Amino acid sequence: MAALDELREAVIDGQLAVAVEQTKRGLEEGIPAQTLFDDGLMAAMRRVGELFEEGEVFVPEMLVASRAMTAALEVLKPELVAEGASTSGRVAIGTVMGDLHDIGKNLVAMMLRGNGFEIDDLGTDVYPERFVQAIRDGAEVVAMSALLTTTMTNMRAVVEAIGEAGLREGVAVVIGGAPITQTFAEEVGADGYARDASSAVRMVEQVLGRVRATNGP
Ligand code: B1M
Repeated sequence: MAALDELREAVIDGQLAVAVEQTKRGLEEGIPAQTLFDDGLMAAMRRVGELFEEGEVFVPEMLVASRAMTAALEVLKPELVAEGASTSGRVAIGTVMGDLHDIGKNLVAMMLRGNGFEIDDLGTDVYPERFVQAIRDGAEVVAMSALLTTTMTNMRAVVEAIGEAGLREGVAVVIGGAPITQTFAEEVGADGYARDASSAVRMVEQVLGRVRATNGP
């Protein structure tokens, strides 16, 4: 079986060692890292999500699949991220209150770090006050992730808390995650929405310009 098919199956089955092995094999065979990510890892997680909806797999299986994906992602990391040298801004990133999904958030953090940003990773289940504190600690951009339709609404609470603290003008807020859309970003008062990790880097670069213009030198 081809490396890409084996990789997908290994992630779906939660076989961490096989997923790592097939990722390495794919790279050795010249499959681009982005293809291994998109058509291997992401495709596998989409399938796991479908199987979960169909009642074919349960939370423990989703968890082992996510561990296999994370391990395979480590192999792809140097290929996906061209390490940048200088610090180009400080970003606080976290998955919102009530939400424990962190693979997408970690990926966005990894890409930002690789592009020279200083990252304050707040983790998962992050309460609004914690995002506010991160701005007081020097974050110029707040990046939020949500994977659940029940938790995405907590992004609004973060934007409001930042406003109530009188910090909204000096910070940019960008959001993402599977259920998020541009329309939703506008509804909650975020400055931008990014659909994946690469566009998150471009989005952060873009909004930083506005923050710097507001905050001055
Ligand atoms: Co969960 N889960 N899960 N889960 N889980 C989903 C999200 C779900 C869609 C599955 C399904 O039913 N099809 C569903 C949500 C349904 C809904 O809300 N409508 C769901 C559910 C229901 C649940 C539980 C409620 C299940 C239960 O307990 N009954 C529970 C909730 C726990 C909680 O958070 N409170 C739960 C738990 C879990 C696990 C813990 C088992 C595990 C997460 C492990 C972990 O993250 N460490 C898990 C997993 C693995 C998934 C699926 C299968 C995969 C998610 C993933 O990692 N994708 C997921 C189904 C799916 O998404 N297809 C599902 C890969 C990741 C790289 O993609 O996170 O989308 P993603 O990130 C992308 C973009 O979205 C974007 O960039 C990334 C790269 O392209 N992005 C950003 C993400 N964040 C960004 C931030 C930005 C910018 C871009 O900032 C600027």
